Amino acid sequence: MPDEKREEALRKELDQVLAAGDTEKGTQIARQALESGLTPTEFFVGIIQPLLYDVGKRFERLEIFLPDLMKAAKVIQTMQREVLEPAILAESGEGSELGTVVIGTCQGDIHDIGKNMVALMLQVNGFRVIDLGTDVSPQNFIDAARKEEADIIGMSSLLTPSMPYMGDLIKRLEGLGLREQYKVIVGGAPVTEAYAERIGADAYGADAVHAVQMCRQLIGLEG
Ligand code: B12
Repeated sequence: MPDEKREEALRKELDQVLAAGDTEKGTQIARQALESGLTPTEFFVGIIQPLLYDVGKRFERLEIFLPDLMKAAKVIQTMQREVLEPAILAESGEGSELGTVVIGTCQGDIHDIGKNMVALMLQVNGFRVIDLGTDVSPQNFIDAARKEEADIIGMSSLLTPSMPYMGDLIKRLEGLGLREQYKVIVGGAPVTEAYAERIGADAYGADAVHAVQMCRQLIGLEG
């Protein structure tokens, strides 16, 4: 089967697995996808990310409900833990230390599937990553950045009501006279490059691969 058709078939199959919440089948499909030649990041960014986006759209249109979102999330989290993370870690070489990134999901928001992938990709690409988890207040980001002597603060938000905490953090940094000390990168499905610019962030990352490119640029390396 040509690549495009194969990926389309994979998407369809996975979509059903997400709806059924079948974690076992999910991990099996992920393994097969990697065996067939997709890299873990191609699989994650090219297949999983858009699939979950569609699941979210169906939720918005009230075609599916919260338990369905939870089922889909469980399949993806299991796949991430059992197949993708070990595969990505196995591919990575000896870590050099390019810089420190303090990362987390904004206050009020518990979505972490995308943020975890960004954290892992940064780690295997040579960054020291301090993951603060979810529901992190702007002040907690700043306290951790100071304690860890971070170069970059990475904020993730999937919920529109949590996005303003990104701008809030930047204002706090300015108020504390610390704005020049840290680069701020933001991301998450509802966040855009224009939004990042508007709040005065230093960078925006659309996916885990782009996040690594941008963090490299932020510390003065080529993307
Ligand atoms: C799975 C999911 C859940 C799971 C989360 C499980 C988990 N542990 O993460 C569960 C079921 C718990 C959940 C709960 C809720 N959810 Co929800 N959820 C989703 C869904 C379907 C997928 C999210 C996801 O994992 N995507 C896949 C990943 C890979 O993509 P990503 O997160 O965008 O990450 C990539 C990039 O954005 C980028 N990136 C991400 N973070 C960062 C950070 C940096 C620094 C950088 C550079 C890049 C970057 O790189 C990532 C990897 O490539 C989305 C739909 C959508 N459009 O996103 C809704 C969605 C986000 N949820 C939504 C809602 C409303 C909720 C609830 C409020 C529902 C409810 N009534 O309770 C609760 C929120 C609870 C809370 N306080 O946070 C809405 C948000 C609407 C809005 N704009 O505010 C969405 C958009 C669905 C919708 N269309 O209505 N949800």
